[in-house]
Amino acid sequence: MYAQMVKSEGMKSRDEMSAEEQAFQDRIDRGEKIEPKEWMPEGYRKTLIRQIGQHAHSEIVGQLPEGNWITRAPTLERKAILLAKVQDEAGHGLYLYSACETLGVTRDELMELLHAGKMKYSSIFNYPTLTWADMGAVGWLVDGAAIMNQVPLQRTSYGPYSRAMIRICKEESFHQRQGYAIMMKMASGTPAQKKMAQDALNRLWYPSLMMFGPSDKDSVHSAQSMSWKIKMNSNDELRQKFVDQTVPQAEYLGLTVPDPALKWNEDKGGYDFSEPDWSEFYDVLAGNGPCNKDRLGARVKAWEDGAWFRDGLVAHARKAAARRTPAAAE
Ligand code: BYC
Repeated sequence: MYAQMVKSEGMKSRDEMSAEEQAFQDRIDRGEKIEPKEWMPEGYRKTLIRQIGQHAHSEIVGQLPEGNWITRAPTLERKAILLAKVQDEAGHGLYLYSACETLGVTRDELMELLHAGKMKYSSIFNYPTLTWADMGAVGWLVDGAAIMNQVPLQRTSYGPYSRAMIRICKEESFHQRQGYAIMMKMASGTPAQKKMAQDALNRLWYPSLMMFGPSDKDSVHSAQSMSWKIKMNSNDELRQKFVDQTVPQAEYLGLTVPDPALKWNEDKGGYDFSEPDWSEFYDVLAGNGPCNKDRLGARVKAWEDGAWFRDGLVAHARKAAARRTPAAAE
């Protein structure tokens, strides 16, 4: 049903694996969790750092498009809900940075890589949020796509990652519902509000489909990541599930998915739909999306503005250690 997956670079067949690597793969295949101090292939460790780090950065950068609307939320209630959601994202970032640190990388190193543009965050956050309806569409579509991706990751093979995902997914469900609730209000409001809701769906539909990554035939990491159960499903499988779940939700809202080729396919039991423009996707990844420079600039500024606070924490920790054991201060 899905396009053939490409073989990941450096991926070994069973015969090419050392005895240690074979035993490790057997543990994964039995569904055992791998814990931080246990032996793991270097590629497994690096892949996890890349994926968990990218995910952590996505949560933190993902606060920016929504933070943009906190001061302009239409009611006190909406403002309180949006604030809670954005704070949850900070929390998700922190669990994920902690999970990543168990793999031998420090949070400072991860930040440096993000700020230098050497580590990615989700492409979706390089698009602007132009109207209040975008807060609805982000919750509905972006958190909806995140849940589709992350629910299976609760069963991922690395213990700290899978445990972080359990809590994150509970909170993501609230995020998705609050977005859909905004869309319901807008879509059943005045003609101008409904138009705003449709416009948000038009702009965010394809960027949301891109969140699942390139199609399977171009996904360089999927085969290896799936054999290590770092990823549980292929990009195309999850994208299809997302479309199948979201189209009836759009119909319920009375909105139109901006894809003339969208059509229910009885044989496959899912929708046929148009692929996103992959050249746009790669362009955004290369740093040329509408908001890449703003997003990264805002994170670098926040990091630099917070230097006095981090310095204060380190100075306090040194003093506290010196009070406990004077030798530690030297
Ligand atoms: N954006 O071989 P592939 C959220 C990169 S949002 C940017 O398929 P992989 C939130 C990929 O990194 C969700 N880059 O890769 C929601 C690779 O480049 P590198 C964040 C992307 O890793 C609301 C290259 O393209 N969730 O949480 O097997 C508010 C080839 O791709 C994207 C996660 O990160 C993209 N969309 O699969 C706030 C979930 N897609 O690294 C926050 C965990 C692909 O070789 N991550 N690339 O330079 C994953 O599940 C996987 O990493 C992906 C990509 C499905 C994203």
